[in-house]
Amino acid sequence: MRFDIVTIFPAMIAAGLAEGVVGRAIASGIIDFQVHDLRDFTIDRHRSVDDVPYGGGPGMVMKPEPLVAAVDRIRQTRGNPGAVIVTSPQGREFTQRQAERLAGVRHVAVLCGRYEGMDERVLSLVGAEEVSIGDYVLSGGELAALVIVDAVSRLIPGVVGDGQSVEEDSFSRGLLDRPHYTRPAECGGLKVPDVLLSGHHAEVRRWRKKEALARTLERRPELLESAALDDEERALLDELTASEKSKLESRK
Ligand code: 4GX
Repeated sequence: MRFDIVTIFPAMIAAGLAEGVVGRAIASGIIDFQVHDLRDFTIDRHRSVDDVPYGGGPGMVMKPEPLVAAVDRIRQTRGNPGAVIVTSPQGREFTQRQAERLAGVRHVAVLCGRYEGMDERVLSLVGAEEVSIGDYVLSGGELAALVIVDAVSRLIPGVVGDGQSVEEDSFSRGLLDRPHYTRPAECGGLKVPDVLLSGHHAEVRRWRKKEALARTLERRPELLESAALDDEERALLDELTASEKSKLESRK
C-alpha cells in the first residue's frame, strides 16, 4: 500500500503516523508513505499557497497551481494513484466501507486543505474526490488525512498483528463493540461480569454477542438495519427488543 500526502504542515502528518501499528508498518516497509510539503511546489518568492477569493469575502483560498504541480510530481515519481482525495466537509462520508474500498486501491494520494478550501478547479484538474470524516469543522485537512490513512492501513495484511483480529472489529461486522474487561476481578467496587470468569466458552460468546447487540440497539439502532446478523444474533435481538417493549408496557 502506498500513500502520498500533500500538506503545508508535513511535521503534523509525520508525527501522526510515527507511533503504533501504522508507524511500525511504515518503518518495516509494508506501507510506503511519503509526505510532500506544498510550499516546495510554489514558484514565487514568498512561497505563497493561498490568495484572496474571487468575488470578495473573508478568508483565503488555496491557489490551484502548487496543488496541481504536487500531484504531477507524485504521478511522475511515485506512479498514478488509484484515488486522489481532498479531505473536506463537502465530501462523501468516510465509513468503514470506504476504508475497505481504499484498501483495495493500492496507491492513494490525499491533499490537505486549509483556509476556506481549495480553488474548485483543482478537483477536476487532478481527478480528485472529496471525502469528509464527519459533520464538524476542522481547522485543516491534516487530521482528516491521518484518520483515513490510519483506518485504511490497519486493513492491509500484516499491519495489525493477528492477535487483534481486523475481521472481528465492530464496524466490519456492522455492530458496536461489546465491553472488555481485564484484571483485577474487582476495581473500585465494580466487578467483572460473572459469566466472563465462569470458563463457559459458549456462554461467554453468547454474552458478548448480546452485549454488542444491546449497545447497538441503545446507541445506534440504525446500524441494525444493515448489520449482517447470524441466527443466534437475530434471536438475541428479538429477546432484547421484546424486553424493551415489556419495560415500556409496564410503565403505562
Ligand atoms: N472532514 N476540514 C478541510 C479546508 C477545506 C475546505 C474545503 C478543502 C475543501 C474536514 C472534515 C474539515 C475543514 C478540512 C475545512 N479544504 N475535512 N478544511 N470534517 O472539516 O474532512
